[in-house]
Amino acid sequence: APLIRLEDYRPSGWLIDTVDLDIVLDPTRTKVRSQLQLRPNPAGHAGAPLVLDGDELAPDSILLDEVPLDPALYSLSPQGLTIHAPPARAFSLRVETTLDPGANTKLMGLYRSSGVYCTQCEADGFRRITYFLDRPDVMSVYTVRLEARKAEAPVLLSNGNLVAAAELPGGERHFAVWHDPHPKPAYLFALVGGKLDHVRQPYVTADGRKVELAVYVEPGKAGRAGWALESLVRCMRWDERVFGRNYDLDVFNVVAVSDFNMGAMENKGLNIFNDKYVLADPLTASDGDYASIEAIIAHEYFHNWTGNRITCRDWFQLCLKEGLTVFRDQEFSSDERSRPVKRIADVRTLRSTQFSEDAGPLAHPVRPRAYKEINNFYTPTVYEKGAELIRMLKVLIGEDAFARGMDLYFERCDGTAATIEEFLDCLVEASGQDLAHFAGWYEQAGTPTVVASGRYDAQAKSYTLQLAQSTPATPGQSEKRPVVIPVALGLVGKGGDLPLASTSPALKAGGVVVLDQPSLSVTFTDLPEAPTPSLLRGFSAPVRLELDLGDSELLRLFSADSDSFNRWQALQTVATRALVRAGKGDGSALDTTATDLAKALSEFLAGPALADPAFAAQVLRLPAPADIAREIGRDVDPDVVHGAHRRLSAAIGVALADHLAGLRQDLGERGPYSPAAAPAGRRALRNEALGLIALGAPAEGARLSLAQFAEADNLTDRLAALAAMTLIPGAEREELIARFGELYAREPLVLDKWLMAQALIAEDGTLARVKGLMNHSAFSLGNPNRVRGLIGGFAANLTQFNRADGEGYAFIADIVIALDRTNPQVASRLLGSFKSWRMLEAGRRAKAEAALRMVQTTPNLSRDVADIAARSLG
Ligand code: HT7
Ligand code: ZN
Repeated sequence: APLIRLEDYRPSGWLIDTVDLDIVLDPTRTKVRSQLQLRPNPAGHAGAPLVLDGDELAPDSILLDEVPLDPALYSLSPQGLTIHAPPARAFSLRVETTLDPGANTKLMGLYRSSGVYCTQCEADGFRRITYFLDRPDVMSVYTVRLEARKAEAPVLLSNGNLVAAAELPGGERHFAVWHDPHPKPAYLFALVGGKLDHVRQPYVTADGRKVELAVYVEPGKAGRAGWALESLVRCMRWDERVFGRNYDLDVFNVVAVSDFNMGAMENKGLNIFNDKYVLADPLTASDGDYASIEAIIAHEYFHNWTGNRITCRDWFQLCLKEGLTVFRDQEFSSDERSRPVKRIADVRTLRSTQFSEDAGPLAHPVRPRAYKEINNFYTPTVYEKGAELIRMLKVLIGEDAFARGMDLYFERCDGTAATIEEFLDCLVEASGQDLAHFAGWYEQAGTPTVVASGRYDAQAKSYTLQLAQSTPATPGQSEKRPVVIPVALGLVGKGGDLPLASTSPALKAGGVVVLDQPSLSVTFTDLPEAPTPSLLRGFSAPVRLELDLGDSELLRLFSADSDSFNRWQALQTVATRALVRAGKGDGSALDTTATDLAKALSEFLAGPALADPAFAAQVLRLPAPADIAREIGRDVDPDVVHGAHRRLSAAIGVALADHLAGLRQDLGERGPYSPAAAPAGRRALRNEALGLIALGAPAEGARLSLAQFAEADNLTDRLAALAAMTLIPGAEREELIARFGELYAREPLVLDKWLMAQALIAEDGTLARVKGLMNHSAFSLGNPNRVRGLIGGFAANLTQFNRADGEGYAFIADIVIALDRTNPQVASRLLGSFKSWRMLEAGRRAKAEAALRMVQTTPNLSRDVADIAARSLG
């Protein structure tokens, strides 16, 4: 496959002003009649041939200006349709194609999901529907006529506003015409047709537009659509209030489908969702699901401005919409819930997904410079690190300038396909600051490490902080330059934060030191006592921090820091250090650390911890074994890491037994289930305690888990009981697993969690169990959610995927190869599970490499899988 390079970007030679689609839906023979109004692009190259993208298409007819096109004047290839000498003026092109949506297992383009017709066009799926200039900088106004049998598809939806709908003569068929006045790229096109129920609500925007909001779901499931609709209303108001953004059509539709490659898609006015991120009721969705639904509904809605009104010039600019929109959804969730708890959760995700990507063979810059398959770049780096860059920009230029810069961006770039440079220019103009150096974050892959050390001079009453940065080499980038790192900090004394006084130009307003060189030192004066530095408050930059603080100073920060994030971080650092040592084979400090942590935690739990249970739950949760493995970074033996983690958790469970039991009593829920943040926080803490009890005192853990399962009135508590029982081998566990499976036999989304809970069991028997579960009637390789639940769960199982005998790797490799024939996107994501293979000890490394080579040498691989295999081995 050719390498596509940012530097090769050229404007399109042709533009398409309007697109008229007439689509007659049929399960195996859907007719697509497209009429395009084309004209030469004044900014493009004149006289160019017209090369229209097409994928697995064949034209039934082609008319240019209503005249059939002579076959000598065009050619067809697997990549599309070329018209060799098109007229050098505006003209129309009509093309008819026939599609088989039922046979479309790639879930890109037009397909059927449980009998519902739907589309997925990002990044390059529109070319699977009709021939087109399938690139985001070609923006057109769409009018779409949909026709279907009424019995098969009573609901017909597309982008924009409904302009006509009627029954056809005979009464068996009907049609609907949708018009979207906002020019958009083809990747935002969507249609839906099927039997669907819905819930709806009128909404009036702040600027007075009446909008009909609706959420469509499978028949019989409308009772589970209310939370999504309610979340939509809240995020629309939030975007009006916080970013001044109003909605711009008469309808906004959300549709849930059960076969979907990713989470959701922001098609203009017609968001299509994986049903997992729409459907919720207390017995089939967990607190985490409610929070994810709220966040993803918001994310897709926010794309209406950051993505749709302002789209990307080319796919290299993907972070322009994704990083910014993740930042916006994170801010929304922070405002709706607890800001520190949301930040902690986001940083956990960033470290586990993005830091690990950045540390392995798939590392790439937030704005990649080249790709073979763009679908492989919808990554934690583009999304989560991309959001961190926006967050840093806000810290660096300040809240007011950031707000002005965003306003300028919305005004100046509205209706365009923009670049990162254009976005940064708006922030530069609004702030008067030079962001040229900051732009390096978009170009340079890898997670910088900041090493911090401090010295107090009692005589001078001053404290000097030394900061140094370095970034490890990543594929294709051996030399690294310093980046601009905002280090938000405080100096903590006996009575709390000490005033920050310094003449250093590196210290900016709000207590931020900007580290933009390889190293610098800042001296703070007028300090009557030796301070403990609290660095990177709120995780002000996506870096690794190495501190010269001892455990006792960290424990002091845990109890005294005014920054909640750093309180949490302090305990994580104490635990991480001990686990890293133990994971390298030196477990001698583990018992002392367990004692220290247990003491700190018991004081914390005896204090005001219950005032913020969600925060307390985060505090109780140790870093995951995979985080420890990543910190160790080389020659990792996952069994040793996992063993150390179990030992530390169990010791804390034993030491805190009374506290944990008391906590569970105090937090017993009264009243009916509510997904609101406060009761969800109480459940989180109660269930975190259950996990520690299960490890510290398995018999007691089993008793409590079984009782909780029996009494629970919600999925969160049932799942927590199941998860705790998976830590305790034996007949009771197997009985509970069976009971859970029967209880939810008709709930595929809950069974996904049940499959995953089993796939995550850190025991030798798990591979056989997972292979057995592939024969379960609920499992299907054709459904991405089932695959992510069972197979994705297993691939995330640190000890079992990384079995010393290599059988875990061979199993996943075989599934990748099988899945690649039907759904390359899901297959290549699964292959990404190998992203950390190079950090393993030599025996496992060799076996992982062999499995990757087996994939790589398989004939007829998709571009998606071939690309990941090659980069993983490169
Ligand atoms: N912009 C969307 C990303 C996307 C996608 C979604 C569903 C299936 C395939 C897809 N390829 C790319 C989702 C988002 O970031 O909001
Ligand atoms: Zn997005």
